Amino acid sequence: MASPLENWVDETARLTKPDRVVYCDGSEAEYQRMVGEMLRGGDSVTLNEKTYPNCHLHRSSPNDVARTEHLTFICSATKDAAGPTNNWMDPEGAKNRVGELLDGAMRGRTMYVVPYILGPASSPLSKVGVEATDSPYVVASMRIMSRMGKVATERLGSSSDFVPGLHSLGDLDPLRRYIVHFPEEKLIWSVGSGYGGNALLGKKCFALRIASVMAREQGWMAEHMLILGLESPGGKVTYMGAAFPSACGKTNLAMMVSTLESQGYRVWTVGDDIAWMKIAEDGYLHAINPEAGFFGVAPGTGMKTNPNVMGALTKNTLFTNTAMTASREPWWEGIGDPPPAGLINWKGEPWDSSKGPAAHPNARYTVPANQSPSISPQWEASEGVPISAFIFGGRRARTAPLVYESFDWQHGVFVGATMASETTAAATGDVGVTRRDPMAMLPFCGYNMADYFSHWLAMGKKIPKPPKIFHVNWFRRDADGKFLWPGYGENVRVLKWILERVEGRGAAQETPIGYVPAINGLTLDGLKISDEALRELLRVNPEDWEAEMDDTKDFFTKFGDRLPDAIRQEHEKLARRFQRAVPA
Ligand code: GTP
Ligand code: SPV
Ligand code: MN
Repeated sequence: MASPLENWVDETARLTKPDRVVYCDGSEAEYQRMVGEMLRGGDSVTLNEKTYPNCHLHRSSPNDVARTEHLTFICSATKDAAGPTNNWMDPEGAKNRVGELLDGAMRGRTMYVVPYILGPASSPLSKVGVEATDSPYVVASMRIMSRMGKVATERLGSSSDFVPGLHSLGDLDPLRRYIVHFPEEKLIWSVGSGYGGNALLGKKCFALRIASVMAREQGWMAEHMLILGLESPGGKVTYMGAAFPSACGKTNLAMMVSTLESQGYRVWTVGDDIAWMKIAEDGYLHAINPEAGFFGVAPGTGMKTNPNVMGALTKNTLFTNTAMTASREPWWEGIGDPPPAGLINWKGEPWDSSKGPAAHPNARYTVPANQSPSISPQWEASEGVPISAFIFGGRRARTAPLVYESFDWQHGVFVGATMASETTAAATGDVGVTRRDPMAMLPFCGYNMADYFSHWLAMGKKIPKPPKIFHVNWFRRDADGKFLWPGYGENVRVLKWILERVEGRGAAQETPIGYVPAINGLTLDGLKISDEALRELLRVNPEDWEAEMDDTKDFFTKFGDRLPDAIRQEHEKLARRFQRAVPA
């Protein structure tokens, strides 16, 4: 008798009509076959085999270089279930419209069946997905990003407990591109894109949009969070999860080289993008990283900003839309060297400065997690790691101070719910526009965001030892538009203060928005920063916050009666605290 997997594959093949179907085993030989297909396809090249062994550069179609949020849909039974912040299509309509595009889409192509595990192979928190795709680049990427092939097939057996995802490149025309999710059915369909979160269906589509729905049903959390361990003198490691929107510094924080290493503070990486968390017997929320690799932003990454990442990228790495030097090494803006002569840009053309950036601003590397020198010995712990702090953050040129601590869980949920950030190149559309992005989940929550706030509030009541909740902003600017804070490895100074607050120490001053470090609260030795800059970094300006409160009010209005009372109450409390704080 055919297994549920075989049945789904048959049904999928009847729709997409590939010439052949190949079940992937996840072996190295298979990876090399995929690379061979990519090279034959003409969009990929092999990089310098001496300095970058087993590394390749893939160039995606120029109209397909980032997630496309306007083409991403939550197809729940009702529009209300998707909520006002998601695009919605009714499930039947979506099946018809996208089904038409998938019908025969794989003619002349191979359909690869990619079984994968999200999470450590041995963990009870892990889940199985299966992606059917006609893109060898997607197969190769999935092998780096997940536990793929035989290990997943074995875990699945004849069970029907997997999330199916159907992906076809289609004709790569954005007019015929859809990424659709069926949360009731736990099914994903994607057509017309071969890029990142649009096409690697284990990442945003399953591990966040579908998993957030499962998490609410089953009483756990699926979040757009990095997971790191901060080691303090004596060797104790305290784990933290941090949610920043796309291209706002998660990978860099998770993989930082601490500038306080000589004082005994070191950062260990558990995950760089997504956390699945469940209450454990010790009373803590425990987190696993569902992924096995990093799909990280290349521009801005260099030996100065992040030597750990640079160290990880020298072998077995798939680069996407970076530039390439004459000696076939990857190159991007911010790598540390000026653009060398003979540079080839991300489109594969000879580059000169009139052509804009040589690497696409959303150029990425795909690298196995265990290649990072900072990888935590606990990163595959099947029970996950206990989380002591949550950190929300975004890109805010003004308003948000460098760091502040919420008063309690409910206030912390409000802080997360009122997050905002300037948009980045990780998604198509304008860059630098401030938008509300609750918990960095705006593009990734698979259901009504108001219900998601309720889920957070409910979880807080259930976790015996809840994480303390903080907010950070590495991106505050001075009057000349320069960043006030050096960022990257210096961010450990903020992590150290967070750790001290978790441990009931750390000098703080109370403001209407929460506790900020006292002026001598941060460890600043060895850092050149003026008193003026520090004051500006920690300043809570009532005028900015009045505007902020108006904007969040408008945002919350969208949710109508569905918005939890607790959020409304926190909003009122904040307003009251400001009236007291505003000088007469
Ligand atoms: P996604 O993979 O899209 O989810 O992004 P991410 O949140 O992991 O962001 P990442 O760490 O890749 O950083 C995105 C961009 O921000 C890169 O260009 C970084 O160089 C830059 N960046 C990261 N951390 C800092 C920081 O502390 N300060 C400044 N100024 N820039 C930073
Ligand atoms: C993000 O945009 O948050 C990413 C990259 O991590 S992608 O996989 O394209 O979603
Ligand atoms: Mn991300």
